[in-house]
Amino acid sequence: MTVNTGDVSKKTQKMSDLIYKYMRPEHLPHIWCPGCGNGIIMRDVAQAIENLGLSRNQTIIVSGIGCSSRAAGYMDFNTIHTTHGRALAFATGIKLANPELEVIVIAGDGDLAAIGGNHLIHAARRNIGLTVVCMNNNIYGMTGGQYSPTTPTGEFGTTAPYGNLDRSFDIAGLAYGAGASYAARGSAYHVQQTVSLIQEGIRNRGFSIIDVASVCPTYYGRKNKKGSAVDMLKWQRDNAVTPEQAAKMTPEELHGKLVIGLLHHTQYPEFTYQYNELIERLAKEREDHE
Ligand SMILES: Cc1ncc(C[n+]2csc(CCOP(=O)(O)OP(=O)(O)O)c2C)c(N)n1
Ligand code: SF4
Repeated sequence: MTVNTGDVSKKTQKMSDLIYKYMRPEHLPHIWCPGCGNGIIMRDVAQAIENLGLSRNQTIIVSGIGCSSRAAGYMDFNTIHTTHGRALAFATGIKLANPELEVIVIAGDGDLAAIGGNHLIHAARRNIGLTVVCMNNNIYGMTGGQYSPTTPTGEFGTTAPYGNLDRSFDIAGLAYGAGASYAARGSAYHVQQTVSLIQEGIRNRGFSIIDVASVCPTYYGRKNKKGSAVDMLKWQRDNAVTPEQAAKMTPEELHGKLVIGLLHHTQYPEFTYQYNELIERLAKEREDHE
């Protein structure tokens, strides 16, 4: 890997600092296509960790299988690259055994909301202290462009050659409805905002979901004539609305818009805390009984 450490702007220098500090150079170059949004979002996660001053030993990155899930291989933390759809099951076990760890799950929309959908709603329902960053590219990237639970109705995929009939999931809304205490949406274009949304998600003590609109020019973009990766990023820039703006819009006006920002934040008891309290209570009851 070559990183320009010479005459570079402060911003680029900062990025190279992040690469040296948080990436595994021996696993680079990455496999992502030119223009893929996943690299930007992986960097956002690293920046959020840097801003919070988390130690690498205290942070664990968990992923399933998919283009997005490759991030766990590139990031130099305690990492586990698990099976498709099961990242949250592994992450739940890790968090229960080690509640002091910051457990961050990186997942694709298929991984998280199709095969892993049941794990998503139950992890959210427990409000277990995990932070989930969904690299949401509206399609199955790794396996060749099959439609996913977030492919918009009427759009195309390898398995929807005449247009997808299903309505798409709002992943952040789904997790919040199931019981998550923090739900936000960012985009590959809106870097600084997405970094701070991820940061706040990590700081939240319960289950946090940050649904980040990614860019897959290779499959979603090509099959839906969205133009180049730059065109897709510009679409995010030009169609983003805040939750406050969205609240004043009709469903017709909202159609095709990207609502980004903090969507919900509520305080509920966190699962591992409650679980440990239960263990302590039972131990005390046993002691009193003996
Ligand atoms: C149990 C199982 N079923 C199916 C697959 C094949 N598979 C690998 S990745 C993937 C979907 C990838 O889409 P997504 O999760 O949205 O991630 P992306 O590649 O778009 O980042 C599928 C179906 C698998 N690896 N394991
Ligand atoms: S197929 Fe799509 S999601 Fe996968 S690396 Fe290429 S651009 Fe990214």
